[in-house]
Amino acid sequence: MWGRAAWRRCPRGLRRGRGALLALLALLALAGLGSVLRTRRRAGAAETGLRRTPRSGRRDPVLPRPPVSEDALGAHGEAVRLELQGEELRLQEESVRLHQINIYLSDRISLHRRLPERWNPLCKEKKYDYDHLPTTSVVIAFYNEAWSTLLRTVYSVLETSPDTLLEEVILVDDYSDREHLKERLATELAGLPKVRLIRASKREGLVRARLLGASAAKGDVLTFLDCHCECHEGWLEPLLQRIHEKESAVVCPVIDVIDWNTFEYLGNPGEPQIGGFDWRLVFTWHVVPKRERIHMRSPVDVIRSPTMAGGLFAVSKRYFEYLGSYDTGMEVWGGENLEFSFRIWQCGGTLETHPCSHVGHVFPRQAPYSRSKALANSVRAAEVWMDEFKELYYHRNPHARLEPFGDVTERKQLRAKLQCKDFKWFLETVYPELHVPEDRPGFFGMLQNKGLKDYCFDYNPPNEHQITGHQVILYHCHGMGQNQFFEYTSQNEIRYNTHQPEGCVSVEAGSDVLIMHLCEEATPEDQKFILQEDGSLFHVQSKKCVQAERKELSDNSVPLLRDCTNSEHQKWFFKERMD
Ligand code: UD2
Ligand code: MN
Repeated sequence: MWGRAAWRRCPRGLRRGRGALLALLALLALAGLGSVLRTRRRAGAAETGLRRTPRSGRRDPVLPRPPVSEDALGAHGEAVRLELQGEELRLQEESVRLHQINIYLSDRISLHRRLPERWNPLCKEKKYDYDHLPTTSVVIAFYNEAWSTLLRTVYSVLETSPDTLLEEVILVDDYSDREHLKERLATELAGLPKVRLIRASKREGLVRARLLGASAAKGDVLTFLDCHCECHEGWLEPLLQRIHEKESAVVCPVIDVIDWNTFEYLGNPGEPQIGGFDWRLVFTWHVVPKRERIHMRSPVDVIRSPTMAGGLFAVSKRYFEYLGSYDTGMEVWGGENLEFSFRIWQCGGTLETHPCSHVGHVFPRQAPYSRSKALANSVRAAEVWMDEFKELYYHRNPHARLEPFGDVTERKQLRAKLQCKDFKWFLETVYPELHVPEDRPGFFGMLQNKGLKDYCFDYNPPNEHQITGHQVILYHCHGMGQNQFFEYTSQNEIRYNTHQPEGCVSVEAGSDVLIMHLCEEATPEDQKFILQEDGSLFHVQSKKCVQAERKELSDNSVPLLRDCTNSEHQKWFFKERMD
């Protein structure tokens, strides 16, 4: 593969003359020493007597999992709902308010529970090359995390990771201010093998916090986890095996949902989903496309994914450094996952999900801390990696264009140095499923009415994952993109393409209201509108025109199909932004 060869061909500073040569020799010597040390340690671990340790010994976890009584709360990942009243109920509600996770319940569930097996049965037949797999440092950054979710993460890593493969667990405290994370945490962790605690001296945000951990890591592979996870039996081997086979592969486990309120484990044995994004640069999940299924050699082969959710992945430490680790100009939360995904692909690596590696993650009810920096982070990703396609993003988030995003010169230099491919290549090769909007000048933005001044097409999807089914309304034009962003395509569709999958305005037979349906490959008649020179919007199937009408006793107005007249209420025009 191009990327692999390229990054192998030019190890750090090889062409920088004698000094570099010496440095290289020193590096090789160090690497050699590293591998000797590793072999020794492994041999040491295996020497438990005169006879060789049976192979299964290699799989022994760092810590055995203590027995959990059958009737313990949520012992097997089932949903728990406590019947509470009075003070107890108040405490539970308070914990949810504080963490956006039901920590009152989490505190009552074992830190060592056994999750149900939900992986493909074929995973059990996989053989791993225990003698040759790289070791890993698990890096977990945390900010003000609750005690039980954090500790459960740590125990689950120690109780599911083979001792021979786990170098260490590095916890990075991103300048938390909660009392339980101070002395008490340090004391608790001091009693655990292989666990190290690093504290940031100011709030760094997850990118720099993870990098603090990475720079202290001694393992061959960095495995990042969030601080509210639960690893499954056998989660680690598939990740390390894949990186052993292909060092430029960045590999994600399947992320199983743990319910924030009941702690039910909602793993799915079926085919995992892969990552994408929409043109607001919001991460999205997708079913595996047919082209990828054909590429896979079996249902338990790795699945290539255009993007990653961000929190859970393994990467060779060497390759991570070669790729430029993370963009340290990113603050707090957000955007780094897409930035890293684009970078991996464009600079010659691959991003994959391994269906046999499962890790549970508690998705909180809503964000537990401010994420206002996410926008600037996304802009940095767009500026460095998306070339002219960043305009499609700005059209849909006009305010992003105004966001101060700092200096990205170094990141652009990195891109040049690594000779990374362009975004067009990424879209065509890695993510061909994503519809690339045309955004023809004068045909995208707010769709405004002439008669009902200041009223624009507006669509509020039922939820982030399902955009179809609701009626299109008219609302005061706000110029913020998002729900008022529409694109009129050369296929005569009015596309609502801020979200994925994309919606197209349509009209059901015999009806006069405009409703959102999924767009189709070839535009069906009911989704065809002709925007004429005079501004009238003609619906081809019904032969009627779209008219703005005020709704009685409501702030809303609606677009409806009516016989065509010359009324100003039937005249429409696109506007990119407010004056
Ligand atoms: C998802 C990712 C998360 C990250 C984020 C985008 C998963 C399961 N989670 O959101 O890892 O990629 O998208 O940025 O894919 N943290 C700090 N300092 C901070 C903020 C967060 O250390 O200033 C820690 C936090 O305690 C946690 C991790 O970073 O361990 C990720 O944060 P999150 O869990 O709030 O993000 P999440 O899961 O909503
Ligand atoms: Mn998380």
